Amino acid sequence: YSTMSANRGKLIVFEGCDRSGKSTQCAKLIERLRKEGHKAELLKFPDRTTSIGLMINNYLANNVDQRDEVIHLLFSANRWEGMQKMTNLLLGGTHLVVDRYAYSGIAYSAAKGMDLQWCRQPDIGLTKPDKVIYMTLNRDKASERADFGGERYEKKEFQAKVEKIFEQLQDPTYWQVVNGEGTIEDVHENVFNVVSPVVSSDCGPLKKLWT
Ligand code: NYM
Ligand code: MG
Repeated sequence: YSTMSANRGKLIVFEGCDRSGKSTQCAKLIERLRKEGHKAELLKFPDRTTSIGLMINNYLANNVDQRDEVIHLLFSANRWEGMQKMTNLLLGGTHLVVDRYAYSGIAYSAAKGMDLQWCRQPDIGLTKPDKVIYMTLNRDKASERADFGGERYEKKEFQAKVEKIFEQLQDPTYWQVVNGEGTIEDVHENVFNVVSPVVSSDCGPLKKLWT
């Protein structure tokens, strides 16, 4: 088991408010890791391709309503249904770059006024990231970016609440804040400087969230 974990892939998660540049930076990072000879895969939550993901998509598109508890649990279930694939890839030596994870689950639900500890429960036991890149961007700039406002939650006042919860969730032992302002290339260099030592170090066996 120890030899397996020594060569395992690393779990790198990007978090942040809507339009903070996560998806762009995830794509740049994947490209860079592959260029440097690593096996790397991009994953995204919510994964809208599953049947649970389709329910989430309909909720985000305002086609349907759900009780806050229900949509919260669907977002979590959508992560759990991806866990076997993620574990297999990591243990097979593939690095995973993940666009949003359990922290978004908590931040967006708690921003509605739901109890934070309640929100944390369903994600207990998910694989713990080796590094969380928390991308920040001035809210005025974020809301000016293309497509902002198209989905549920994409309101400036709501994003401010989400940001507050993300700040509470930050854990300096494995989180790194990256400022999303600047050119895509400049931000990418900052991201890569954080990720590079993580992919080349032995992070030990996979750990579980919040245990
Ligand atoms: N979101 C995302 C949640 O509310 N809970 C979650 O668990 C996750 C993973 O979905 N506004 C919200 C945040 C976004 C929205 O994500 C869709 P994206 O990355 O914009 O496709
Ligand atoms: Mg979005």
